[in-house]
Amino acid sequence: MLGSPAPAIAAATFPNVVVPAPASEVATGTTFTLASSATVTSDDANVGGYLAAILRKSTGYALPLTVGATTPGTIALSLSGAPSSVGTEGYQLVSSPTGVVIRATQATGLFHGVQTLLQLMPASVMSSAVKPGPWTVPGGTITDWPRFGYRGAMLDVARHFFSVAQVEHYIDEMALYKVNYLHLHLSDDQGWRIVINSWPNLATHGGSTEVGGGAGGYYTQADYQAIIAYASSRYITVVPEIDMPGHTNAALSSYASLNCNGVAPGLYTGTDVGFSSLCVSLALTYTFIDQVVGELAALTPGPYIHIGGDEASSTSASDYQTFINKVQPIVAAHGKAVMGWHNIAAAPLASSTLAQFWDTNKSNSALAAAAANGTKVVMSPANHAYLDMKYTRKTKLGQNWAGYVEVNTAYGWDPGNYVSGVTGSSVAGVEAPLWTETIVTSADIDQMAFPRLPALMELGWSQYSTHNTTSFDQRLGAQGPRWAAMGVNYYKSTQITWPSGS
Ligand code: TNX
Repeated sequence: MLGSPAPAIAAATFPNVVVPAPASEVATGTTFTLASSATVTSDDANVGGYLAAILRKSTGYALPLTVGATTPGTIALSLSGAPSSVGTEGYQLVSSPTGVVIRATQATGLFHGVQTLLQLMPASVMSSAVKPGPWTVPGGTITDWPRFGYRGAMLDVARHFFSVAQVEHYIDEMALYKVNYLHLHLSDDQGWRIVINSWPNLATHGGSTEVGGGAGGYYTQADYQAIIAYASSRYITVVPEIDMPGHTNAALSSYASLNCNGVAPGLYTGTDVGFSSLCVSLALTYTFIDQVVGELAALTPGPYIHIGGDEASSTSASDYQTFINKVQPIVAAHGKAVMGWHNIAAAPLASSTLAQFWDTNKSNSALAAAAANGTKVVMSPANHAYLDMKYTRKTKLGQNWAGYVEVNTAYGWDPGNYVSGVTGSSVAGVEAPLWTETIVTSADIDQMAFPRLPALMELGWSQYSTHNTTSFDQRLGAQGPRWAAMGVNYYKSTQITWPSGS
């Protein structure tokens, strides 16, 4: 009819539920419903098996999996046909009334696409018991890739020891939010947590206690390899840390010969920092480091060995520089790149060295100079990214030396534009460290990591153009029923409106 306006057609939108926010979403308004007769095909056995196992548990459907099939199943994971924009870690997910296709260039991209698919399905899909459907997926196309290549979570297994099963449980949780590095803080004043065959007392003596005086523990080399293999099945690379020259009381207590005065200190189960130092002038110190790093490097497929370097307050500034200068080539000789807390920028850094910023102060001239010289930096500012900070004055677990970190504080900063002089391409990504002075159980880990870890991984994965607190808070709320279905002991921040079932 001439003169009358065309009827408004509401543009279809995807439900606002995916964390981290995808780069691009185009909704069609259709719905796919998984039927009991559905099939799964995958070009990668591991990702196909992962998805089918989760879906079978909650749907109760048979969901036969075929690997390398030529005819796509109802859900098809394909390593061909992805647009080049998705790169190595991204994916494209197309949901139509007849099925879902995820395309990627590598298995890691398929895995990330699977996480998105699961988040588009009802929360009860994450249950380990059979639940009623319908098992729906909204229709449309999501094309997605990460902003940063380093999206890490750190677990301090030194202050309190966590078993292989506990670490694997946390790996499963972090994988849901597209984490791709697990940094294991394997040694500190209170404990040494991995067997080094050439220095056996490190584990047997240095690993025999923890904060508070409990029994501690350590990983055998086979345990450590099991963690690496498990992480790898979730496309997560392990970065082992041996903290030095400070944070070394457990090692110094295990071998008198490592001490400048030849006297081994007792084991330490308190929470002070900054009182221990390897003996920088001793030749044996570097033999020790060479052998420890050598064994660790041989066990570690990932590119980095983290040498700590933080809070070396009992090491003089000149000794500290000497030390970092001597240790970088030792790590390189074992075929690995150095990662270290940003304090290592006090010494000249090798071009492959990755610095990890943890301060609460946004200006750091040594780090800015290193960045100008090519050093890449992982961002973990303690007042935004430390999962061991209390949420509020009233929450129980954690510390508050860097302040209180509520959900919107964890989310409210831009890692690519945070430390002056360390921006843009100098930023390798984001890491969420969880120090465990006050953290004892897996339920404690859950309480501190959720919901802040997903907030930080959204900063690591999502394009900054998607940054929007209102949208984020809504999407984060949508995770609540999922965590409830999984039994995750998350913190119910009052900043978030948690939907029913949370
Ligand atoms: C500082 S941050 C530390 C750790 C503590 C943590 C507690 C950093 C690199 N070192 O030794 O566990 O604070 O929040």
